[in-house]
Amino acid sequence: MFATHETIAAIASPPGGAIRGIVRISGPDTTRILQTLCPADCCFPQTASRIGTSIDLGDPLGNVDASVLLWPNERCYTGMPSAEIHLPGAAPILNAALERLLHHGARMAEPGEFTMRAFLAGRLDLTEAEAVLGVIDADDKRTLDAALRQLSGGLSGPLNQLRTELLNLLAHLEAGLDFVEEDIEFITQAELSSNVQRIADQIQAINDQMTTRSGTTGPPQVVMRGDPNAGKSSLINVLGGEEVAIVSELAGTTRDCVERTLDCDGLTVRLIDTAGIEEVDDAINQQAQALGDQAHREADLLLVCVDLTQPALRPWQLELQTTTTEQPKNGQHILFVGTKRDRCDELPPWAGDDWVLTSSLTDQGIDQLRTRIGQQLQSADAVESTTVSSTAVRCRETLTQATEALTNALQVIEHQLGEELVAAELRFALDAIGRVTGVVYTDDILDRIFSEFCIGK
Ligand SMILES: Nc1nc2c(ncn2[C@@H]2O[C@H](COP(=O)(O)OP(=O)(O)OP(=O)(O)O)[C@@H](O)[C@H]2O)c(=O)[nH]1
Ligand SMILES: [Mg+2]
Repeated sequence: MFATHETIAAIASPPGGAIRGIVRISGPDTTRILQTLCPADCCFPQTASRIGTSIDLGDPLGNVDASVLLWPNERCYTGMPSAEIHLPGAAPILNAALERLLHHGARMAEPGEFTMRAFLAGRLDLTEAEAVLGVIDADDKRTLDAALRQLSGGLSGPLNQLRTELLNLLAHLEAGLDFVEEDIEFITQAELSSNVQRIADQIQAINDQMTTRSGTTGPPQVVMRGDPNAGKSSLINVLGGEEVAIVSELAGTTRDCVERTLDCDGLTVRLIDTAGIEEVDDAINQQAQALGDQAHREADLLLVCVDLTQPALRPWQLELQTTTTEQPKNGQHILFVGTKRDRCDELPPWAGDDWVLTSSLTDQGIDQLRTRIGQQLQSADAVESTTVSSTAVRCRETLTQATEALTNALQVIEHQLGEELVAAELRFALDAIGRVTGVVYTDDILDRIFSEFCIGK
């Protein structure tokens, strides 16, 4: 995969019969291999050009008209000679063209290998390479916007800036270490700690922004939790306007997670109904509890469903109620939903002002619930959409390490434990930031990132 002296080729257009298709080739032998497919009098200029020609696809297809975009030198995306052969989009034609390229010396490209070559040639950094994948995979406008922002340096710009500032600080520190005998101070302790603190804060802010919905893709998950018989299944049915879950007066009706997609003020969510939370001792019900717990952990928004006629809140509900704030914990939002409003004349004292009060019987509060779900997740989305989710998953840990190293550096400064130690922590932070953008990388990191791509990209 890292052998850039080889010439690679692949079909670059998506499968499935478009009018035009593209076969891509890149590597030192690009021009020579193309020449073997084109008529002898076809001229290949020394600068980037579009060539109208025909390509010999062998038996039984013969010569087919093609338009070749040629970058004959390294001034190209992959940093080496490359070409795109634009042909009629029929699969047999594209396959035959690829076969001819392979026959004349190219090798089949690995997934993401063209983009990886662009990275190795310094055309893209790692966050931008991941953004390319984000653009390809985007399934709605929100994720496309995030990917495009990241592709134009939205993440690497600020990180590179912080890296430069850290490098400057380190240079001052190291200069001071060289002149320690002469007692020359290149940067005061106060300047050093205020700068380190500022950089640590900024990295933390970038990391906070990247905190995504547990790295999942697809619509946000809204998970209903509550006691048996709280009215969860009734709610999923009225919210979706369709009977998807069994409702009965027997506690413990729902065992499997039942889900449906729901439009909440323009935002598509996956609404998931779970088994009521209770102590159980038989295997099937234990499985039901485990499924519910798993959905609970993976939820972007928890709907805590509480029967308004019950005497008091359960301990777990009380605990969640005290932790409910505008800022989601671990990216998970919580919304309390009072159920069976039609059955209680007076609201219980433990129902909070911010609860949504509903009745599945009279439809009271159902529209409001849909709106509140949308609102809570829209604010979460605004944060998430600043980064491609695969980048966030890869980088969160690394940026946390950078912040920790800077926090250590601050303590070392405060306790005057020596500038060598401060320098070591700064170097560690620099290395971590470098791994995010790809200034520092390992084959393993590259393998993991680029294997997510499809062949031809
Ligand atoms: N009056 C009234 N009854 C309701 C309402 N919601 C649910 N019920 C009744 O409460 C009982 C339990 O409803 P379910 O929706 O099955 O409750 P659940 O939370 O899914 O229960 P489990 O699946 O057992 O955990 C049923 O008899 C429902 O008809 C409501 O808003 N008003
Ligand atoms: Mg149920």
